[in-house]
Amino acid sequence: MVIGADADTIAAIATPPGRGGVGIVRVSGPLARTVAQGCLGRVPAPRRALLTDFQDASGQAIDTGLALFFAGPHSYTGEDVLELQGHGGPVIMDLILAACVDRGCRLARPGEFTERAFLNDRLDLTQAEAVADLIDAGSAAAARSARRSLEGGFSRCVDELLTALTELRVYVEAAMDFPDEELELLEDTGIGQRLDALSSRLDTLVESARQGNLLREGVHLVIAGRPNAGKSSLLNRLVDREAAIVTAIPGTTRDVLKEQVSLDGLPLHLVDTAGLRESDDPVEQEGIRRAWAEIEKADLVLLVVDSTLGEGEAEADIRRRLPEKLRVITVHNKLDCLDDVPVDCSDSLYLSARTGEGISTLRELLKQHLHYDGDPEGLFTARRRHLDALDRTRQHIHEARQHFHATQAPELMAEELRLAQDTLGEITGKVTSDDLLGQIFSSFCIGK
Ligand SMILES: Nc1nc2c(ncn2[C@@H]2O[C@H](COP(=O)(O)OP(=O)(O)OP(=O)(O)O)[C@@H](O)[C@H]2O)c(=O)[nH]1
Ligand SMILES: [Mg+2]
Repeated sequence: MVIGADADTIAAIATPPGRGGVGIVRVSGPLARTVAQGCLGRVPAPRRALLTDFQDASGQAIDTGLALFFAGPHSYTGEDVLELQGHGGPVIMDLILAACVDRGCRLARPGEFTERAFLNDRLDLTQAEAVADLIDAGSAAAARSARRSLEGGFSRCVDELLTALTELRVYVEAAMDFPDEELELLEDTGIGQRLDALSSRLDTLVESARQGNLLREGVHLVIAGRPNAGKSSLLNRLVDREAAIVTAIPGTTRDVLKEQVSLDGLPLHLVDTAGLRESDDPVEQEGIRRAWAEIEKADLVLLVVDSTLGEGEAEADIRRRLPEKLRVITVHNKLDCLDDVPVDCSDSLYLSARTGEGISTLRELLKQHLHYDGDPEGLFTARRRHLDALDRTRQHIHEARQHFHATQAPELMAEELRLAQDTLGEITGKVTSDDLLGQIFSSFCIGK
């Protein structure tokens, strides 16, 4: 679908609200030239910066800045685009935006520039999503992986699989024209092996998308345990600064404290919580309630135990209340107070938040539990929506294999292959619903 000459012209402040050296107002649509003529007195030569006054509707100068004009289709959105770079103050920006609106633009919705780029085939859906992911990236590795998707890395893998699927369907549907010998024909073309190969390529893509999704979303890691076990000390050690108050008084932490660190590029959202125990103090009770609320949302919990006291009834109580499928690593803290060095295992380890001994082992254990191989190179950003579509595609391919090997029903196999193709097509936007587009672009920032 191409947005025509009768489309609205949209305008928005593309830089964040507040004060800054430079602020940018962006305009896209058929009136971009008219806006340029009105605001600047002329249309700048395409792709050449022009230093000029910006004028409001009454002809009064509002600011002096740089104007850039991109003639469609050679622009971000595929339409005529005008960018006005003024001084980055909120009042100036509002005045420049108003000058554009007065000349016929309407205010852009969040993500509308990128939505137009998608509708004008400048980007596919995965690339459009990567734009938002690049802006929201929580680590350098996440940013690099978003860039890889934006350059089309993810889309290329998906498109290659789509081509392979199309080829398979051609064979199967051609064979169905010869009902008496269709199975032999399919055997002869090695369809079984082709299906197997497709399925293993899909597995590889799923694994890489899962890693990319981890990089994008990060992991919610809640530090929990009884009072005084050393939870806040562990948080401080992991973030390498005194973020949380540590004292020898049990019940020091009352509130939830959140910090973010990177584990070899993987964003860890760390949450320090109040020590879990029975308490009559209403402030502490509220802290404990909040601690449990965080535990409910966690991807993984570090259950901190004071190893000088050992695991006891307090920890047993906590374990009983933990959500059933929640992954837990038991951290026996205060290793520096023990005479012997006990042996770690796959889901528990000994360390000292005070001296730092054992922290690198904890980092390695975390990577193992999160199935993160710690090498973000070559990954591309992926969203849950993509993982879900890949999973459903995998399911359809699995069914197709069943129909070939077990049920020997080529027509059902063809149908599953068609469904697999449609499902995979959802990722890059070859098959999309308006609802899905609305959902994706509404989460963008305004001006992008
Ligand atoms: N020897 C030793 N002491 C530690 C270690 N970690 C923490 N502590 C001490 O244990 C006490 C409690 O530490 P915190 O980090 O405040 O413990 P917490 O689990 O956050 O406690 P609450 O906030 O009260 O739930 C402090 O006196 C710390 O100095 C450790 O590895 N070794
Ligand atoms: Mg604490």
